[in-house]
Amino acid sequence: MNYLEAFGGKAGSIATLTWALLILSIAVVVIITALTLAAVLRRRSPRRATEADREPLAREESGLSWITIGVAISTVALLGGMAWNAYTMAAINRPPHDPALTIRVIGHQWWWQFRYKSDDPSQIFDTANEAHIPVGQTVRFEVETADVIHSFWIPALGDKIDLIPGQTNETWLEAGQPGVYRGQCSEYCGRQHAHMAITVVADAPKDFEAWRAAQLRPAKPQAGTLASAQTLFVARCGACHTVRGAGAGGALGPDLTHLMSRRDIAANTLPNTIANLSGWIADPQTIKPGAKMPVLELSAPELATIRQYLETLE
Ligand code: HEC
Ligand SMILES: [Cu+2]
Repeated sequence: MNYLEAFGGKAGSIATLTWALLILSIAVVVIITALTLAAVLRRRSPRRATEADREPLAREESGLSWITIGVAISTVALLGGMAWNAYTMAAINRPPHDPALTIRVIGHQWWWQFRYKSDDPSQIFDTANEAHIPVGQTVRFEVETADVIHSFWIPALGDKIDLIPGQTNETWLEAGQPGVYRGQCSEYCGRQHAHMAITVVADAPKDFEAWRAAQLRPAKPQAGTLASAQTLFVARCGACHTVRGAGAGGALGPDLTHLMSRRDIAANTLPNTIANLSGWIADPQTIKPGAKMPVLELSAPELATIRQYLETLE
């Protein structure tokens, strides 16, 4: 998550400004330190002190004191920085193209819900913590929170936007090249704030369409032992998790319909491996203390059965 590197037009203008202000600030510190040191060293030598004392008088007579020069340089630097800042903010306020896609982002303690919007209800679906977007296209994000204030930030793609209770904020992003971009909740939101990361995967438009078509599909129908595993899942987990097509419609936790298509679990706390999934289901509280998923006290066979069922959610 390097905020000094940009992979999209919007992030590009922000990164240029960030670099300029960073270099300016470092220059200010270096110059002030050098001048202070020079002044201190000059005062130390008694012979030089008398010359130094006379000098300001001479300057004042000529009408231009070092104070005036210093104030002038600072004013130019500060006003220049402010103007550039205002210019960048205005430039990134509106996207260059009409958005191809709108994603509603809902922040939860401590995970992200992404709802892909559409005018056609059959094209709407939910996923969690990992959002895919098409490369080179403008994506609109409508952000809101289910609980406290969070902040959505993918540094390589754009600016930060706060999730404020009772309000919907908007921003847009564009990825210039395919890749996996990491983001982070950037407003302290409680105990697991640090484990509230975001993955944005920028796909070539064709790959994005394939991903979207796969996400739209409901979970596969299960037969035999897996049918009873699904029944167990719905009974033990369905109050909080949705699996479309399986009769589980809970909304307190992430949609698990295509769980196995995601890289990580628990807002990128752990890679999505079978071992980590088993560990999470057995004891989410050791992995992410305070998370809103309780320890469910499953027996070993129940745990194995449910894990087997989760593996089918591709
Ligand atoms: C009381 C509600 C609740 C119940 C019951 C519950 N969960 Fe969860 N689950 C959550 C919440 C909330 C999260 C998000 C935790 C976080 O990342 O902070 C979660 C996260 C998960 C994740 C990680 C998903 C991801 O994409 O990050 C998996 C997998 C999961 N739960 C499986 C299960 C299974 C299997 C059961 C049943 C044995 C279950 N859960 C029961 C609330 C619940
Ligand atoms: Cu947060």
